[in-house]
Amino acid sequence: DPSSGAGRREEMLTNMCDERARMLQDQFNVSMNHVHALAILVSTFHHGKHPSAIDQLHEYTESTAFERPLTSGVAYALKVLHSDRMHFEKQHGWTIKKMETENEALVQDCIPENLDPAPIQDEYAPVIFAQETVSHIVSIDMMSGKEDRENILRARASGKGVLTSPFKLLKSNHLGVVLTFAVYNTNLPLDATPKQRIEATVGYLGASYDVPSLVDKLLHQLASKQTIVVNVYDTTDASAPITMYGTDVADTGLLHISSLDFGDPLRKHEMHCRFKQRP
Ligand code: WA2
Repeated sequence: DPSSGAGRREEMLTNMCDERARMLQDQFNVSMNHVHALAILVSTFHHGKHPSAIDQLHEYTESTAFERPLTSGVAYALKVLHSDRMHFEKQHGWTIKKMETENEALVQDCIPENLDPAPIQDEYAPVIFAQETVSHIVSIDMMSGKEDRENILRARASGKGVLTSPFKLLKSNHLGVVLTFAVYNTNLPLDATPKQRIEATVGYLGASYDVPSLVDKLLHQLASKQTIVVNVYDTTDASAPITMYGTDVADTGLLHISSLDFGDPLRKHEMHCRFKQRP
């Protein structure tokens, strides 16, 4: 009965949860559209034709960072075939680094001297440009990290923005996700085949999201932080949800689940809200 005390309480929880879920989804969608626009920009001023485009990208991404409120930073990785590796490394004055080493701690610190050169592969995705906030990933082969690699393969074959599952980002103690768009050397028709897309790929524009600190920032903008507890989950595998935000909370009875759409149909997300106290 919505007019009873319990009914009003339930309605209040529903409204607060849906409002927060919608805000998070909208802000995510805005920054995703903006990263997509950056990928189109890089395709348009393709560095093959305009070598200065990458320098200008640096300036442009820094001055438009406010347009991507939930991102930690954006970066651009190039598609480099093994046959071009030596030329690429000579040209840039550094070797392509591997993301994983024997020593996890050193990888997390992400000091380039501690990283091993990438072992021989058919192809690589070294980061050639990154915003200041994620500059530690420059020179690292993004195809040498499981989540980043899966994203790159899926992004370039589909032409869509794709998201990783939550994983521990480099140099961060939090779980985050990476969004990737492929950059193509030509204007592909909407019905281009995966094979055509892979062949036309020149690079990968990605944005990383440090989910806990970004959701915190968002929730702080709203009152009633003292009233409800919010959790965000990746529920892609319904039998094994991954916590992206929040800690396990005591069962205070009422629970409301709001759906979240982050724009990648392969990933499912939910926001769970509870009152902090029983009535
Ligand atoms: N960006 C920031 N921190 C990370 C990370 C990443 N990937 N991977 C692990 N920690 C350049 O999809 C291409 C960004 C990957 C893009």
